[in-house]
Amino acid sequence: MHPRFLRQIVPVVALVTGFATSATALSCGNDASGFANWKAEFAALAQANGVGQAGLNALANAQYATRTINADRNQTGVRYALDDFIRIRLGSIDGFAAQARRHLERNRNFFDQLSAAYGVPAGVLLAIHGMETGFGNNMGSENVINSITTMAYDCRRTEFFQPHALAALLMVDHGALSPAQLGAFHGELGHTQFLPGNALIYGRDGDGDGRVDFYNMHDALASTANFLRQKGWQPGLGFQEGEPNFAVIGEWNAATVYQQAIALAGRAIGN
Ligand SMILES: [Ca+2]
Repeated sequence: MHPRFLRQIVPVVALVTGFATSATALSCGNDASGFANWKAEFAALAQANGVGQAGLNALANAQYATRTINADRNQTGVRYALDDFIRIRLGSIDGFAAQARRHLERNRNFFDQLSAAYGVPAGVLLAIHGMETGFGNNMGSENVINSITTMAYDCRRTEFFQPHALAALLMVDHGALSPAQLGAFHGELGHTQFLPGNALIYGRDGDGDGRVDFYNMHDALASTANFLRQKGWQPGLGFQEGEPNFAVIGEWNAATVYQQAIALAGRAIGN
């Protein structure tokens, strides 16, 4: 394994995973009115979990993210059949795969290195990259800190998002996330849309510049490969439905049609 892929942002896995229980005592709210009070409560908890001044400043400056809440409330929960999902998200498997192969050929050495280090085929990584952000063309336009703290404050999924908000503040502290960074509606970061808690744990420096930046394609894809490997990817084994690595795609996204589309696109893209 190439040593640069071994570097982690900061070893705070225990902090993040140990955080959830203590978070349940915090207040929550369904509109902007309680956000300032909540930020003060959350600052104390963040401090107790090792967040330093830069992260605390980012929290203090966070604004209630109305667009994020509107997007969250408007999620339809529609269940698509696989064919419809592929048509809506990818256009077609063949067209999507052809586009992905152009990215693959432009970065052949990099994908070979990732495959050697993590055992995850290029096709799977590119399928995720294309599915999540159109190969980095659409990484979102909402302030990450505003979004993730608002979701942590919002009563609907506060326990799920509070560890991610804490992780985002820790990333600010460690220079891995700018307080001004833009991302998707729920605080997802960069090329493959890592939530901050996962970014903190699975982040890797893929381009060897000494820092982990999810807005750098090499770092984001090395981190994605690392995530899949840590979740049980078995090098050299299949990833279609019924094969050993298909379940690992489910660790990335819980939706069956997503997993099926990634498997089919990954195979069509090839290595
Ligand atoms: Ca880097």
